[in-house]
Amino acid sequence: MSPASQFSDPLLGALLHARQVVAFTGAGISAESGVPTFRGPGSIWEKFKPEELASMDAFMRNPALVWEWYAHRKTIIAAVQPNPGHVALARMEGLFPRFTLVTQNIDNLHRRAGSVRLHELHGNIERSYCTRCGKICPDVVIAERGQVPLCPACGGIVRPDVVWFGEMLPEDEWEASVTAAEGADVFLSIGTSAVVYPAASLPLMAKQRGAFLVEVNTEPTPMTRSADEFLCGPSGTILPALYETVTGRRAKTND
Ligand code: BJW
Repeated sequence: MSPASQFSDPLLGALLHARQVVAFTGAGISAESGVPTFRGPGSIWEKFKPEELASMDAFMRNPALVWEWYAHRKTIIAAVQPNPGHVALARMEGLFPRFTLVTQNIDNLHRRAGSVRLHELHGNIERSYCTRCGKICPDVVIAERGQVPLCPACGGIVRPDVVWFGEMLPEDEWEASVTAAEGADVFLSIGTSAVVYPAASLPLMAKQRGAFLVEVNTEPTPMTRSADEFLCGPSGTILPALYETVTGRRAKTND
């Protein structure tokens, strides 16, 4: 099958006429870079229960264990590269009058791929802050197992700048994402299981306001039945093909 033939006319029509496009990503987009997803086979949660690690209660109970988990993930993320899916999304910024990328990922791979109009809903693993005085501690290194980083200013316990269960999302990032979703002509939901709220409500907000809703995933999710188009397969293959197809159609129209 040629790349163009896997995309329906309604999808290509919607993209060719779209003024505002939103892409919303989850852990699946980074899977092909070698970053484990959260749920399903080979995931992080297979080995650890989320409530044991991704909550403030868990951190207060055992900060060394939670830091060990983040240190392990920092090592993985530092060693991997953005994949063609990340790169295709970065290129899409130049393809539409307004293109906004909203990610649940904390791995910084979108920025490394060149995305600029980016909202990070669940924080960024490269930043940390003091739980006592709030000071940002940019370059925390866990040199040995069991170590808990302390704030250089006040001696308080430092934590990763990520959003755990029961915590609010960063207000400015969330509000900008809702505004983008509500104004989207096309909304692409990519590599997310769509089970963690409030982020998972964005695709449906967009659809309710009239967006053409596209899902890219290797398997169906609770969102699939609401999607106008389900593109089943790896995002590292589908997104570059979609970018090339839209670019090619645009060039033909301008001939
Ligand atoms: C591919 C692929 C390839 C693979 N190509 N695809 C009941 C109802 C509604 C809400 C709640 C509820 N009970 C509790 C809540 C609230 C809770 C929640 O949603 N829980 C649900 C689990 C039920 N939410 C919260 O607590 C949020 N805050 C909040 O609600 O604040 C208000 C509040 C305040 C006070 C009290 C109560 C409420 C915060 C949520 C924070 C989530 N944090 C995490 C950790 C971040 C830090 C870290 O990374 O360590 O965020 S959890 C984890 O899940 C992470 C992810 O961003 C998030 C979503 O996961 P994602 O990205 O979808 O990954 P996966 O693994 O689930 O899916 C990967 C997908 O990719 C799969 O579908 C694959 O098929 C696919 N795939 N390879 C394409 N190559």
